[in-house]
Parts: sequence; structure tokens; C-alpha cells
Amino acid sequence: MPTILITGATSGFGRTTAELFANKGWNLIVTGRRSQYLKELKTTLSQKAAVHTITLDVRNTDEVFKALENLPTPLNNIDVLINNAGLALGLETADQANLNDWHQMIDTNITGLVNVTRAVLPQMRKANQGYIINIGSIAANTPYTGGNVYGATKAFVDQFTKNLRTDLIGTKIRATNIAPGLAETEFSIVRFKGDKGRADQVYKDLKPLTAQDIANTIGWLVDTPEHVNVNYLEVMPTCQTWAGVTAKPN
Ligand code: NDP
Ligand code: 8X3
Repeated sequence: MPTILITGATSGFGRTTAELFANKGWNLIVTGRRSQYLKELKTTLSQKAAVHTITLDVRNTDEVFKALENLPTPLNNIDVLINNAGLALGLETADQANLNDWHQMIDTNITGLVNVTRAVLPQMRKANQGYIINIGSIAANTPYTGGNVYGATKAFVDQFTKNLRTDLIGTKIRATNIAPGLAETEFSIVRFKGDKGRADQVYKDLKPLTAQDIANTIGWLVDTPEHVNVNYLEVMPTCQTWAGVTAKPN
């Protein structure tokens, strides 16, 4: 059976993607900081698939390399990497945003993603096969007030994915950036630091994407033939579009 490594599998897109691939019988490597959630996930999925859990903060370069360079066979042959771990913190304008929040987003969404990618890529290169799916965001290309550093980290993900494609020319390794729009997960609870009431307001009277929608998208991408590479895939709920440019007296 093939092996999939999913970062940020303790909730949201990552967790549901783990469930989807467990149903296919794949070997799973699931990671995240909350070890109790990983333990519960393993208990839930173990009847269907081999589940290997790694408590891992993707920001910690040494931890990432130590964990991913010492995987037991056959898990050291990763077929699909889902770079999903990430977060938004705060929605203040740039002059008022919390600088620590900015650093945490940069460290997680950029440094964490490149740490994991760099740790896994040599093995894929050696096998001349593999698929890296990065979770970007519509925030990369659609500026919105308060999206400042979060959107910029996702713009990095977009360009990094394209640059990976050019570096991987002449190999069978694929790379895709999925850019989801509004999706209801723990995302807004994290963004608003546990304020569930404020998080709920984000989705009030709307039908946002679900984690299942994104897991299904990942499942579809992985099922495409090896000679097909979807470079970029933007997915919004039908209730969402772009706001357009705006002007205001100043
Ligand atoms: P969730 O908050 O539900 O899940 C985020 C996951 O990332 C958790 O499993 C969390 O695990 C993990 N994570 C966060 N920081 C770290 C870290 N330092 N090291 C390891 N794991 C970490 O949100 P989503 O499922 O919605 O988000 C998944 C991805 O999708 C993110 O990259 C997000 O930016 C992106 N996205 C989300 C959208 C949305 O509207 N929901 C839309 C577009 C993109 P733990 O806390 O256990 O470490
Ligand atoms: C999450 C989507 O629009 O809240 O990446 O930034 S958005």
C-alpha cells in the first residue's frame, strides 16, 4: 500500500484527509502538536490502515528532520506529502497586528512547510516518484483587510509550489497548490484565539466549504494519472466570490 504523510492531521482538512486515505487502506503518517488528538486518531483509524503518529511542531527544523529521516520501512517511502499544517492569527490591520502572531504565521506556514518538504524530497527524488500537495489559500491572491501576513505566507506557498515544479523537471514528482476559500474547521477559532462566538459569526447564514470537500479534492488529485499535474486549484464555496477593488475618502 502507498504511504501518505499529512502535517496538521489533528483537525480540519488534515484530519479528514487522514480518514479518507485510511478508508483506502493507505499507510498513514499523521503529525501535529497535540499528541492526544493523534492518539485518538490512531485508535479510530487503526482497523482500516497502518497509522504512524508523530508529535511534531513543523517550525522546529531539527525535530522535523529527526522524525522524518528515521522512519521505519516501508514508511520511509512517502508517496504523497500533504503540507497542510498552518494557521492564521488575528485580523487586525498591519499597524495594530501582534508581531508575535506575524512571526508564528511565518514560522509555521513558510518555515514549517519548507522544513517538511526539504526533509521528504530527497527520498522522493531517489524513488523518482511522489506527489507534494501544498495547502495555500485564496488569501494569497485576494487581498482582504487584516489578511496582511497570513495572505503573504500563502503567496509564498503559491510561488514555492511553482518553483518546485521547475526544480522537479525531468522527474515524475508532482506538485500542486490547493487554494481553498472559506471553510469551517478550527481555523477561525484559532484565528480569534479561542473566541468561538466570533468564529461562528464568520460562517453565520453561509454554507462554507467543509473539511470533507477539501479531503475529496485531495483524493481526486491523487487519483489523477501520473502524467497529469494540476499546478494550482482554487476552491471556494458557491456563496463566496471576490469583493473587488474599493475606494474610500481619506
Ligand atoms: P485547523 O485549525 O482545523 O487545522 C490546522 C492544523 O494545523 C491542525 O492540525 C494543527 O495541529 C496544525 N498546526 C498548526 N500549527 C502547527 C505547527 N506549528 N506544527 C504542526 N502542526 C501545526 O484548520 P484547517 O484545517 O482549516 O487548516 C489547514 C490548512 O488550510 C492551513 O494551512 C490553513 O491555512 C489552510 N486554509 C484554511 C482555510 C479555512 O478557511 N479553513 C482556507 C484556506 C486555507 P496542532 O494544533 O495539533 O499542531
Ligand atoms: C483561509 C481563507 O479567506 O479566511 O485561508 O483567508 S481566508
